[in-house]
Amino acid sequence: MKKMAILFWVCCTTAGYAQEFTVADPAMIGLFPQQNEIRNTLNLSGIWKFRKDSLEVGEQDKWQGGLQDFRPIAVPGSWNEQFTDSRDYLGLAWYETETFVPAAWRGQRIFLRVGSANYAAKVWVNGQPVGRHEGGHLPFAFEIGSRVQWGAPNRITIQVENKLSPARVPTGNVTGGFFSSYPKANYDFFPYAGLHRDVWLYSLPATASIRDITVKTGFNGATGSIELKVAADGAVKGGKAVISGNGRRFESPLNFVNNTATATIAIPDVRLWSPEDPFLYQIDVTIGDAKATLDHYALETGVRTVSVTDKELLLNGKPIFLKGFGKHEDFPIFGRGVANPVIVKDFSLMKWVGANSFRTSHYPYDETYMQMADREGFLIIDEIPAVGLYFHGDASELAQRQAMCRQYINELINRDKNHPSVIMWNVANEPMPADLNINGGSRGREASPESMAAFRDLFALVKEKDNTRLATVVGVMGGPAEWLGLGDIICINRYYGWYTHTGDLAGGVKILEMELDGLHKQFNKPIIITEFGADTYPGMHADEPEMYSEEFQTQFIKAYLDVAAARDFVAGMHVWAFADFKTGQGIIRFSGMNYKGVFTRDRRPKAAAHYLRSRWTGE
Ligand code: BDP
Repeated sequence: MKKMAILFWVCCTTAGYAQEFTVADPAMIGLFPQQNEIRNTLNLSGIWKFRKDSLEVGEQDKWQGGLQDFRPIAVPGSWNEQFTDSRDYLGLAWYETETFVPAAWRGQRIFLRVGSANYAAKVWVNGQPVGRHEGGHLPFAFEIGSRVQWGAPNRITIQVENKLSPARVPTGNVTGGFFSSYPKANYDFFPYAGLHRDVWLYSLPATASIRDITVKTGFNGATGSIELKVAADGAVKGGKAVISGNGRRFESPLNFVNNTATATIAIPDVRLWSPEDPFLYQIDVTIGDAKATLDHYALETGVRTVSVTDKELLLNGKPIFLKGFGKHEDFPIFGRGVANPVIVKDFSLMKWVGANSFRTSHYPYDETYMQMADREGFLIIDEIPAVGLYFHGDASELAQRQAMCRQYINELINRDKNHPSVIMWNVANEPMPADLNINGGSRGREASPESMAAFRDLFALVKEKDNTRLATVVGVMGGPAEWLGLGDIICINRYYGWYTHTGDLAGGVKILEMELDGLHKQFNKPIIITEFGADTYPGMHADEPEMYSEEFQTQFIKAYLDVAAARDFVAGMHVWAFADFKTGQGIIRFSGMNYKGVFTRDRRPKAAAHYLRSRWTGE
């Protein structure tokens, strides 16, 4: 009897407790917070209070009521880099800050938006539970108006947890994983933890507001078209969309039915967006009528199309070859925390070297990257954090990973759908078959039915959400070819001459040629090599190219580029990696670093960067 009563109490309290934290709604992250004549924003970045909770007692001891024994921490930033005792700490930790909500926001709807909390987060405002979110690298937002105190400081508490687990995406603590390192991430980059991006407060008008805008663009001859879908909250009947740019202005009314309005606007003599001319039109969406504007949101868009033939990637109907890199969000001391000067520097170095594209390996990047790419004319392969994915083993973990991948796709496309720079969605980097044998090449290896079903499901979701861009999966050396065939374009990472045919570049090149020709024959789709490269210790030289020397890296890159140049179905080459980056500790990662960057971690060029510049720019 007593046992029953206890069980009843536990169930009730667990259920009641779970209800208090709203699960973040991916529909709320479509529009980045914006300051204008109606909307307000307040960036809460700065020095916050921080405390580790290795015994996991914080919640029960009510740390949400005010953090004691804290130390200062910078937000954004990874906690692993800011102290002398926390590099490998991956458990629970608490963040707290205080802010007044500006008096002028009274009467408006108030939201809190966290740019990225790696990996799981719970949020309280003034000690009251607000919401929770799982998954790093993507934003989440909660409406917090009912918790706000006016004319007094408001305490914002965020609990972040970053345990490595096989049920999560990306996976960790996997037995027998390929990248065995410490901490035990199942991938080749450091599992940085914490609040990695800005935390914002923002306000929306209470009567009616714009919830989301979806832009699709196209053209026919000299006439462009911008198709808009606007979703609104509250009592809204009408509004308008104004498109301006290139000295022209186009306007269309918006008529809302069930809080949704659509419009297609023609742009005569359209100026198309491309890397050579990344021209952006401004779209101003307003709701209300002639007497009163209820809400306003402005965004930039480029008119362009993306498609493929059996051999080529087409931008605006014309072949384009991707030259660029796989990157990381990684810098000393910042860890994975967003660092605007590094973003600006990276774009200037990518331009200097003659690149026109990059992949957001191995997770979505901060929104600033996406805005910069729109403005600077870079093409992006936008990737969810599905690295190290596998389909064998525990079925319930597999189901959890699949659900997480679906959530990431939902969130990523909601967040990035309006960026002209994004040309492709990538649903996974190097998923691993149970029987990976990197020496075997990819042909002939069979994909399990579970894995095929999982990928079909992810590709269907991508297409349902966005049929204007390409979808792909980036394949591992030795992985099954069938996975690759599911995408619109084949993307593969190859390291013949490094991980196989070690040191024997000529031997590696031969198998690369054979595999490329075979893959194209099998699928009749263009191929991008999304990774190829060699670890290189800066300042290491050899007269005859030898592994780890700058000469070897240059030769390696040159050999791969030559193979690609001889094949009209290769549509792009992304060197791995843009810059050296931090990994866990392991026997193939000297000093916990991957040295395949053509720039050092602090962005100094190795010889390969100069080589790429001369090859890609002709200078
Ligand atoms: C691939 C991964 C990438 C690694 C790279 C390497 O996609 O994350 O950093 O190879 O080994 O396996 O350098």
